[in-house]
Amino acid sequence: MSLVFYTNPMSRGRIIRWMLEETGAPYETRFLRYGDEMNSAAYAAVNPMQKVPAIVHNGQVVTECGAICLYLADAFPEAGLAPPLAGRAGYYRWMMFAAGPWEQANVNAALGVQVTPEQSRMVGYGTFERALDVLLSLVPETGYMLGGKFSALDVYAGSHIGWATQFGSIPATPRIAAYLDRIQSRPAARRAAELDDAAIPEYGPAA
Ligand SMILES: N[C@@H](CCC(=O)N[C@@H](CS)C(=O)NCC(=O)O)C(=O)O
Repeated sequence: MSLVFYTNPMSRGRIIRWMLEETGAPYETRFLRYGDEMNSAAYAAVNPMQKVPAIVHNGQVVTECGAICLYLADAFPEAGLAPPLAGRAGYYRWMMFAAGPWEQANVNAALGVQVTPEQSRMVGYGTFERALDVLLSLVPETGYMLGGKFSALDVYAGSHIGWATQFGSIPATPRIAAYLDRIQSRPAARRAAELDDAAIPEYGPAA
C-alpha cells in the first residue's frame, strides 16, 4: 500500500490534505514549489497539466480535486466519507457542480471576465449570480450538505465556500458562518490546516 500526495501548501491541495486527514490513511507528502519544480519533466510524468494536487495510490495517478475526493472516499470506505450507493444522486451532482460550473464562475468573476446574456447560454455556469445562488442553497442550517452525515462533498464544496467567503465573493451570513465553523473545526480539518500552514515558509509562493 502506498499513497503519495503532491501539493503546495498554498494551493487547492489544501482540500486534498483535509480529505486525506479525514480518511486516516497514512500518506507521504511531496511538496512542489511553483515554477521549476511543478514544471519539471519528472512531475509532468505524474500530472501533464503540471498542477497540484495529485495523488498516486498503489501506482494509480489521480488528479483533479473533485476526482481525488471521490476516489479517496471510495478507496477508504471505513472513513464513511461517501454516502451509500443508493443515496449518491446529490453527492455526484453537487461534486460535479462545484468542480465545473462553480469553479469556472468563480475564476471568471475573479478575473473580471464579463459574460453577456447571449453568451451565458453557452457558458456552463450561466451567470455568476445564478451559480452562486445554487452553491449557497447547498449550505444547510444544521448538519451537512447531504443531511446528518458529513461527507466528501462537505470537504470539496465546503472548501470552495470557505475560500469564497475568505476572498469576499460570498457574504458570511450566520448560516454560512455556522456551517463553515462546523466543518472547519473538525479535528482532521484543523490538522490539515496546521500541516500546510507550517510548510508555507519553505514552499509557499514567496519562499
Ligand atoms: N482543476 C485542477 C486545478 C489545479 C490548479 O489549478 N492548481 C494550481 C494551484 S491551486 C496550480 O498547480 N498552479 C500551478 C501552475 O499552473 O503553474 C484541480 O481541481 O485540481
